Amino acid sequence: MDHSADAQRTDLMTITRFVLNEQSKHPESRGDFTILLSHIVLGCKFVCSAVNKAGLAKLIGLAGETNVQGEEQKKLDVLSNDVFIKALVSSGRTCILVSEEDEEATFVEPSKRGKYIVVFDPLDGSSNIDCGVSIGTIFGIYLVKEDREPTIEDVLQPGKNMLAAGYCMYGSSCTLVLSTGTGVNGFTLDPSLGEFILTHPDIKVPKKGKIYSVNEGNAKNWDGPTTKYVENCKFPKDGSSPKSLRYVGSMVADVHRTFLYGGIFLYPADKKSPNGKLRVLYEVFPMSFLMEQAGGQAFTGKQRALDLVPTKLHERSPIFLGSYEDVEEIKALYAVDNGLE
Ligand code: AFP
Repeated sequence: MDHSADAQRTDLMTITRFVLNEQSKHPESRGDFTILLSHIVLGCKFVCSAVNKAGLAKLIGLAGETNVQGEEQKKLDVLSNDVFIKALVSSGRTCILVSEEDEEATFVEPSKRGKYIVVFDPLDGSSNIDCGVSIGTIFGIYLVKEDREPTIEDVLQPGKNMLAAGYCMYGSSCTLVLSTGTGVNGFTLDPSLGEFILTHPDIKVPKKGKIYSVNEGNAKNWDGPTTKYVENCKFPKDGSSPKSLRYVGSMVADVHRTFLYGGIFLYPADKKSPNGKLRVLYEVFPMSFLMEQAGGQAFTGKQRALDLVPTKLHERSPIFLGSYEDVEEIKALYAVDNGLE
């Protein structure tokens, strides 16, 4: 009998146990972060269950404008947003919430206020919902600077000030990837237990990859360095094999694959969108934070992504992130273009 394999199967490292272990390394900690995280996890479980039922609900006629009770049906992204806002406010640990779904930030009322700021996209990749392709939730967490009335300035901080970041991917399995600033760990939801179990400890992105991931439909509007980089991926001049192209169109899915297989994810600026498409606070920053923690890099075309200082809530930025050496190559092309070399 293989006792060690058995011990592994029976000694389950849930995400709560994992974060409590981390917490015990900081004797001054009062468990606020653990409580906040358990509310985020609850939101992810809810969205996972709603996403799984989305196809079924459509099939049996629950979706659409009204449900069987004649009530208006909420779209999945609006529903997910409501669930996350309520879970985060009720945690009693947050003071400001910034969601992709809401124009303005939510300031939590003083009686329910805590010290954390959460920036999030409750359901990213929503154009993929109706065809059942992987989508996800992305989140980043800041600590409010001082014990005073929080203001919008507290949110407009560079990504390097984030305390933690993560995403949950609703795919063939439900996977939550988290970093609290000491590496990256992945947890998979065991539906029979209703618990996220550590399945991908200490994720490290390969130093160099064989995949590039970009919406090539925008190629006619790209700038010189992006065009040259993608050309090199397809027709390498150093005798190496061409890279494969993979593009889901859900950032969570494309970046998750990049973590596990290596390579590069690009959403560059183009003539039509000079700042790219992706949002700084709740797409670019959390993914860049995770990528650096996994040993990769994240670059905007001008600077390290995490050094960027946003000036408004829904600001956008071009982004190139992934394996260390692959991002080095695009950085070199931009350095030449910017006259730095
Ligand atoms: P949607 O939520 O509108 O589907 O956008 C998803 C997203 O923000 C991000 O998850 C993708 O990486 C990116 O946009 C895809 O954009 P394109 O459709 O322009 O390639």
